[in-house]
Amino acid sequence: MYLHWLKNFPVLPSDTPVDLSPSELARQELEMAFPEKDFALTLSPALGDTFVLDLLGATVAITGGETGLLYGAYTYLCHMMADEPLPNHLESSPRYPLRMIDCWDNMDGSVERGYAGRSLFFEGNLFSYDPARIRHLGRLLASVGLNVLCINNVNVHEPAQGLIAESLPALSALADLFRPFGVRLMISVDFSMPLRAGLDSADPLDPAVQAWWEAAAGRVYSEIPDLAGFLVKADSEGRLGPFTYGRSHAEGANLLARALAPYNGVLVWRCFVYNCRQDWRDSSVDRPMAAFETYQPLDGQFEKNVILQIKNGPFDFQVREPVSPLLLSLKHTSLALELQLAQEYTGQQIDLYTMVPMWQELFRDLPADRLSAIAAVSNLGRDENLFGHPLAAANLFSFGLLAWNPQVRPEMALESWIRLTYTFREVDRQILKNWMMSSRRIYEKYTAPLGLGWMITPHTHYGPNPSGYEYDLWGTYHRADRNAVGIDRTAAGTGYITQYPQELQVRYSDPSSCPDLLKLFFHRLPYDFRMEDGRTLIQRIYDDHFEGAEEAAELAKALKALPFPAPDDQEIALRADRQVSNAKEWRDVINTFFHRLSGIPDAKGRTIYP
Ligand code: GCV
Repeated sequence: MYLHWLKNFPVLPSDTPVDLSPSELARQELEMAFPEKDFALTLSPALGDTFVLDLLGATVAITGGETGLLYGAYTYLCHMMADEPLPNHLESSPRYPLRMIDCWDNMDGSVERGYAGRSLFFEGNLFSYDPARIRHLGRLLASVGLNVLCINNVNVHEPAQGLIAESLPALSALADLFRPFGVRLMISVDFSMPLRAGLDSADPLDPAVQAWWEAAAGRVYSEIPDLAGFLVKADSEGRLGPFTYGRSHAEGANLLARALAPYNGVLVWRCFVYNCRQDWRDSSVDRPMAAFETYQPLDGQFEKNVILQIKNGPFDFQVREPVSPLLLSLKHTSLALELQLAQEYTGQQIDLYTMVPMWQELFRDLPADRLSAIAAVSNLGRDENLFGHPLAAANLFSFGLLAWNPQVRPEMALESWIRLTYTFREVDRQILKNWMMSSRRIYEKYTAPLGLGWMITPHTHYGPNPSGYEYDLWGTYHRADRNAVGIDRTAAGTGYITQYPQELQVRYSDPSSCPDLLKLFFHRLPYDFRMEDGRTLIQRIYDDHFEGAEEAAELAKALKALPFPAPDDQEIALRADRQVSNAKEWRDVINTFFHRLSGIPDAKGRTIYP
């Protein structure tokens, strides 16, 4: 089995009992790894996830709650295996109580936006998994402090509706496997479930519907008493929701939240709500404004156990977006940040794209205490190495560290991941770390420019197609013509910018002071607009694309020269070559597109195809 950052850990015994508690597992892990050492573990249930670790001569003392002891044990073990020093006294608590991975797995075995093979949990509309791999996944998640796993797609396709009905015993058996690792399951549910069950409505204010959800929650919790809760995508991309019945999203979310409350379950309600049947001719509607318009007026109307889950940006996981204004504006509602580890728009686990530097930027604008929880869409699958690209594992690893401590330094997270995963000399470790740190910027340079986004091939979302979504229904337009590109989102334009607090409005309003990398997100600019360093916009677009493709080629060369063990060496080389061709394609398509429109030549006379 491919062990990733746990490669130096002792093999987990296959007879690890399912009723082992996290604190018992903590002891087992420590004693297996260092049988000669003395471990003093003190269980103090009230501490929950928190732990205190003391190195007292030959004794390692850990005090913590059930899961706290486990996290303390993994912290100790990871430091030892990575050969990284630990302070003699460390107290640690996670920033967020819920640190979630959302899988978009379907019961037919496919994974929506999955780039690491088929589902780890399902095949042929049934549960289908290797218990040893599931335990290994539980161990990987726990080792970086992740504690909730939603196993099915938010687009709940039949027969996944049955996860809270006829498939409950199978779901419960899977929950058992994760329990020793302190990982609680969550499930995506379909708002229209009562209709499936034979009711004639799913209206949240209908008492029969309310009774139905109460009974459903009762059934679920009698099988899985520690289920974390339900996750819901409603009134979004064709899913039914409260709007069908003229109800608000607070009424919709509260319906399910009330059903879950007696069991301490949470209701995670996604705010990815927008008009996906927009007319491209209509420039009065601006998609990034939609979530704020829907949810801001509802602030304070949600039950206590509702968490609104909001994507990091106002669009949809593009290479660069400003922080979602909704995350900054709701003051009386619990919020979860949603990130995406699956590289849907960012290279699909073929192109190297390391995310932790991007998350660090996000937390510069998003006070960590605005959030109650943090979630990331999974990049896992049934491939032998779980992630498709072996280096994509670093994204899950560093997400765990970030969810524990949003102030984590990207270099430190990557340094630890590399130390745990590869036995490299210092010089190779630094080379790899530096390329991983640069990988997002490289990808950004050769794809859609300067915050514009969306120039990808429709539906597959890999490779360039500048007008692929231009005359479509999805509200993602660049409106490039021969003079200018972008949408004016200032107060004089669509007004999107007014959804931000004053400080960000000021930062982004003026095209000359708006950071270059976000200029085309906020502004419509002529091609001869002067950028920060005096270059014209069009020259900046050409330069970035030539540089990005060159850097992708250098990156590929560097990766191939590093001493990765088999089979990673092959996997990485193969993907690096594909990235080089992808980058060339993007460079030529995007440069040609803008050159044809603007008629402006490249000042450096490089090849742009006619
Ligand atoms: C799960 C984007 C993706 C969809 C995804 C959706 C969502 O639109 O392309 O595949 O559906 O986001 O986050 O709900």
